Amino acid sequence: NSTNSSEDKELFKGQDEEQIKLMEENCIVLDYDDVPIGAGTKKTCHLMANINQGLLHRAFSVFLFDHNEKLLLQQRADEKITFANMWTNTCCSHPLCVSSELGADTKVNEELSLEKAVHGAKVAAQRKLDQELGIPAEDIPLKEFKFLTRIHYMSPSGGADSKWGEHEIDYILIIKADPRYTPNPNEVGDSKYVSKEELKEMFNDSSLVFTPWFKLICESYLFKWWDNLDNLDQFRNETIDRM
Ligand code: DMA
Ligand code: MN
Repeated sequence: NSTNSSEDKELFKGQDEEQIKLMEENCIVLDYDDVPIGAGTKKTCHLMANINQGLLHRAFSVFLFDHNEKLLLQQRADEKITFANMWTNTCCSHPLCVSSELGADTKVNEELSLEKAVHGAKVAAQRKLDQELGIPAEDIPLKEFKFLTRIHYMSPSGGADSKWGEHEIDYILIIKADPRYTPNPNEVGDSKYVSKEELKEMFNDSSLVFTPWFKLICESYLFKWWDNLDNLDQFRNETIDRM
């Protein structure tokens, strides 16, 4: 699975070196019930050839709201191998297959595997909010993240004939904060805080493209959550939403 084989040369032709390197990260491979069954590289987990065989991995999606209840959006960088240039929620990525991000080393609610997995997803979210948006961990303490639900979905990246795609159980994390931030241009092309009305205007602008998971979450959940940012506990769901 080295990224230097001739097969990989073809697969990653024209792609960004930094993003190619990140394809070696180890994601958490899951069974249908979100139980970790092994590690798989980011490359392996995102090839439609494997996804079509049922390969599923763990992910998280952060929605960060400021004191005015505006949502921080990002436009994925042109360098991204999957879903490049699309507008999406604050930050998405994958907990890595290491004990801290599996939640295996957490002492809270030792008997509940969901609690552990949620903790691992928060650790991963803090890591990626720094790497993608330059948000210091101290501005987004782990205890400020609220876990709402898990969404199981599948989507090719750019058309049905795409080599790449997603097939994830996605942990939804919401945080209210006003962090310092400095986007990393290799990850983020543009970013902005939007109100509900401003987001709806963006949806009406046909020149803007949105990630499939962000659209799905907007259609089914986001505005309900947004109307209740101080009362999110009612949305906490222990079952997996299959989309
Ligand atoms: C993957 O996000 C996660 C979801 C929920 C789609 P991503 O492609 O932004 O991951 P990364 O930032 O690690 O490339
Ligand atoms: Mn993924």
